[in-house]
Amino acid sequence: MGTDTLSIGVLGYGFMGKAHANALGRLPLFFPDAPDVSLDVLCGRDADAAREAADRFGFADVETDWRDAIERVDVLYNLGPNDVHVEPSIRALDEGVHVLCEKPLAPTLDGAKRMAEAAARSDAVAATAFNYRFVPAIEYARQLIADGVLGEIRHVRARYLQDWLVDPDAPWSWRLDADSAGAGALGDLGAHSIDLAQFLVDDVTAVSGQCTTFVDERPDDDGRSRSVTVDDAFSAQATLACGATATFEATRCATGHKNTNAIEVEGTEGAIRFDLERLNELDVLRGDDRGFETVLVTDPDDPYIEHWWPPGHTIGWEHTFVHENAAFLRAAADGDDYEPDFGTGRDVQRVVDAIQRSDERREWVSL
Ligand code: SOE
Repeated sequence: MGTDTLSIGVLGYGFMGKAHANALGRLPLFFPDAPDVSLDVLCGRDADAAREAADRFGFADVETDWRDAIERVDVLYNLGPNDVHVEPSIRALDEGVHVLCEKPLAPTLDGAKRMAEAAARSDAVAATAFNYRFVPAIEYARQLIADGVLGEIRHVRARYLQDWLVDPDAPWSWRLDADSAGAGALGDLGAHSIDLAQFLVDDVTAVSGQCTTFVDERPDDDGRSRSVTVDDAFSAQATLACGATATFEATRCATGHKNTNAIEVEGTEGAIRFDLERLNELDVLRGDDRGFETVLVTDPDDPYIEHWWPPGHTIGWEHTFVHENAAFLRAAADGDDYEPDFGTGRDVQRVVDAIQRSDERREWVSL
């Protein structure tokens, strides 16, 4: 479109569609310096369902073919299943359309590499949606680690635990299909943990991992039995470039855990620990032996907080998407670099791929 207002198109309108539509709606009030947006096109294969979602999310029009949607917008939010991340994102970038793509970047490393190559040859911004980087307490932890408050990092311990597949009759969905999703808990949840470890500390250099599927078949919405071809759970040990060791675990079968996204980092001088279920807080140990202090990361000078409420008036999960959208749209409008970009998404995919190979070969894999 090429005006000051960015025209937005969204591909997919499930859970993530709602999270990003909510974020876009909050921007004018809380991030007035973010670019103006016009919610123009919502794209989905089923025209009636897309129309219903467009009305709910506040989009003006619908398209059923993503190629037509791309023609009409400045920015594409690619929020569909993982197997529709690759071609539409590449086409959009080749047309000069900015892209924010949900994680994991692609079902396969090859797809992620092709997307990163398209981003490298395009002037448009290509963002991978690792929203947990935009939790104030995580950004606060990153600053502490970067400032050396924790000393030399020795350990990273990250786990992402959910329980929605404990029930063997929980319904089959695209998330359980290798062709659509690429990986299961490893790609969907582990990708967040791997990104946080690399964001907070350093790159993963080698992994030894194992993946497990507990339930091989599940009923689909029509009651037919469908094969589960991805992992229900994975764990891995890893080395990082700085010499630290890391462990990762993600599962959809951790009874009682709804959304435990936790990370702990220990260094020679101190430590931090974080759990999304208490997302306003960061536990910090600063080198003495008096134990962890719990810092409430809601002061005006804490990351992102000046945009919200007075100290102690906590924020929630959905705010991470508002922060992410503000940063992405600013980069798109100003032609600036953005992190995490498609190169970062590809690098996380490399680790996911290495863990899958390690599981198959039952041996360590170097990156
Ligand atoms: C899966 O249940 C899921 O929605 C992931 O796809 C998201 O990335 C995570 O933030 C919450 O859980």
